[in-house]
Amino acid sequence: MNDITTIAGQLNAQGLKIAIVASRFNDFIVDRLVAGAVDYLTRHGLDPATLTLVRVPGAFELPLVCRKLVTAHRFDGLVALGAVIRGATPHFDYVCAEATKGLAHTMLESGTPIGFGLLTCDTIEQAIERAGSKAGNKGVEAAAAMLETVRVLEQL
Ligand code: INI
Repeated sequence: MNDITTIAGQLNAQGLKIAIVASRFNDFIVDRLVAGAVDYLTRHGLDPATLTLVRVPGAFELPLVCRKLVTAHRFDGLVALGAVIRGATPHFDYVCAEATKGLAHTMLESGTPIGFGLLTCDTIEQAIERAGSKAGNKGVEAAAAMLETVRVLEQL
């Protein structure tokens, strides 16, 4: 491993301008994801003055608002946070598919990393497990992935 060129991102958020985009739907879960992402980023050197939190109605609106933020406001990275929980109809599948596709498309189109912190769960229990209990906090993971990707892109 010593003789290969390795490019890896440092987990240092100093000097970055970051936005968290979070849905209001299922806010009792999403607020835990937001808290995790904010805690992670500020503990990794982000100045809170350069961190913006944008609220959107639901997961379906995440891609559009992320797109506007990266085109109009030149953020270094975004963290998209939400929670879609399966109900009695196929609505869940449409919201998950469009939010996921839209975020991936926005990231590729803009070249700006977007941490994907959208929970897609069959039950409320699964969502609680991923919002700061036994399966960790997916808001933290999304923030960490975004930060690492920002720092990798800078070197390419
Ligand atoms: N939005 C969510 O973020 N989570 C959900 O679980 C959800 N369900 O189940 O309906 C949801 N729906 C709203 C959707 O994201 C849009 O906000 C709405 O359809 C208006 O465009």
